[in-house]
Amino acid sequence: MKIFVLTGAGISAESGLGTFRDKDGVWTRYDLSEVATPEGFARDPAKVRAFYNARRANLAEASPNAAHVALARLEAALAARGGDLWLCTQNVDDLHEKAGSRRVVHMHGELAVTRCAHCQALRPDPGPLTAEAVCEACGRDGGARPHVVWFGEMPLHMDAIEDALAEADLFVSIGTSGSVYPAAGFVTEARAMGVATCEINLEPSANAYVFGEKHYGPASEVVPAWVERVLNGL
Ligand code: BV8
Repeated sequence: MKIFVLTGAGISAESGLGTFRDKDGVWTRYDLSEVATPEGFARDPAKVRAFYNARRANLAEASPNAAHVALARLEAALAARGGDLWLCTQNVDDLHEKAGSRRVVHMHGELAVTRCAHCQALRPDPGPLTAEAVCEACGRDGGARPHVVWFGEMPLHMDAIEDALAEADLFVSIGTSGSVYPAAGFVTEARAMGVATCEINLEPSANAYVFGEKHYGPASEVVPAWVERVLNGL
């Protein structure tokens, strides 16, 4: 059985990482265009680095919750039966990896990785981004940015994602409001290809009407129960 799972900020909410569009969400406190766009970085790199440094500090204190752990268990169980879990996340946190997931596709990049804006070199870096940091690959300073896909930038791994979506038996969306494209369009693509669809969220997302199956409630409760049902049905 091939399952494609797309996760969003809602799966990490109970781990203490903020979501974006809930009542006290990140985008209610920051202007997205100032801190999550290339133009914003060009205009005020120090403000953008401070925004991501605060989130890196928050991430360092966060632990995976039962939903992340359940998906790691599902990945192992499917692999043991010749099946496959394709885990694609919009999240830039590393909680899926910390929970034991072996293959995680970060379509919006990774917070704890620094990219050089001059030469694109990447390096794991949980520490603060600074203007003074010198890139080990090209020797220039002033280019340190988070390896995060900003609005207006192309998400990562899109070809592999489209291929995995086409081969899936089931598409499951967990903890996302369905407001950011192209991720929000995956469910429509899946349905058009005859793939079964399921939404797991705290409340109906913007494209809830497209999903065949729906389960609502906190991810730490609903995701383990859903994984249990899938494993019992294998
Ligand atoms: C691109 C990294 C093209 C940054 C992010 C008009 C129409 C359609 C599209 C557009 C448009 N105008 C502009 C666009 C394109 C734009 C877009 O979609 N904008 C939106 C706002 C309209 N998209 C882009 O720019 C993308 N790129 O299109 O490129 C292109 C083509 C050619 C060449 C070049 C480019 C890039 C998008 C990526 C942006 N980066 N993140 C960062 O993190 O700092 S997006 C950001 O939103 C995060 O990645 C986040 O994951 C993502 C989606 O948000 P969610 O994860 O869904 O989080 P949200 O808070 O919204 O929802 C949380 C959900 O969880 C809620 O439903 C809530 O009910 C639920 N929940 C809460 N608690 C729980 C829970 N569920 C379960 N349990 C709980 N306990």
